[in-house]
Amino acid sequence: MEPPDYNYLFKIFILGDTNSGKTCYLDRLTEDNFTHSKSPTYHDFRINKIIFNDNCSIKLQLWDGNANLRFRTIYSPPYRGTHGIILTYDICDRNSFLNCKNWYIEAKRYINDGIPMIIIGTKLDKVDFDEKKRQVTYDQGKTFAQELGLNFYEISSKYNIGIRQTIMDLIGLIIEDRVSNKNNIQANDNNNNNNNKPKNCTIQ
Ligand SMILES: Nc1nc2c(ncn2[C@@H]2O[C@H](COP(=O)(O)OP(=O)(O)OP(=O)(O)O)[C@@H](O)[C@H]2O)c(=O)[nH]1
Ligand SMILES: [Mg+2]
Repeated sequence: MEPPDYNYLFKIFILGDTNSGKTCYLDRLTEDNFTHSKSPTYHDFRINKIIFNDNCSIKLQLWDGNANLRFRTIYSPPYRGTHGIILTYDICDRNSFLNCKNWYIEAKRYINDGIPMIIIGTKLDKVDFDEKKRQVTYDQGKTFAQELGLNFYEISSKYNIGIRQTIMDLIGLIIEDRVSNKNNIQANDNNNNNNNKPKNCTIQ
């Protein structure tokens, strides 16, 4: 059997209110594009390969967690085996920020305790020229994330601000988590027996 052409396979969920920019984030990350008019996602996942620390090949299974209540009554997200979570809110929509706590609670309820998580405030470009559009300050987002012990970022999928940093930091946290072996997340590791793992697959 051919050995896998990657060092790690990570399953990552992106969660947050409808309209918080989850699909646009994934579009930018996986296809490097942005489209303004989007319909609500039913459920979706994508595969993406990314190089971490120069020569560590990571295969990402990115799940676009649907937020629409209509869909959620007939479809429960396949959280099993998740390695990392991205919580999102729209910095121009205070309700989506307030609801972020509920998404955090949902993640904690269904996903292994201690799984690496980050929080992103989206649509940073919208406040570039008009700060009045902002409904959540940077400090509010940061404080909220700190209270939960999570990394915090403000990003723009439209202008490609912060996208790469967020995913790289999350991958770093997941690898760190594996190294410290806090979570039993070996199930999706297709590389358990690979002795040729590049040394850059470790955190430096
Ligand atoms: N200006 C700006 N608009 C954005 C950005 N990201 C998303 N949007 C807009 O916000 C709307 C919702 O974005 P989506 O990515 O579809 O939101 P979602 O979280 O996937 O929504 P659901 O699929 O319903 O859960 C769309 O009209 C996007 O064009 C951004 O970085 N900047
Ligand atoms: Mg969507």
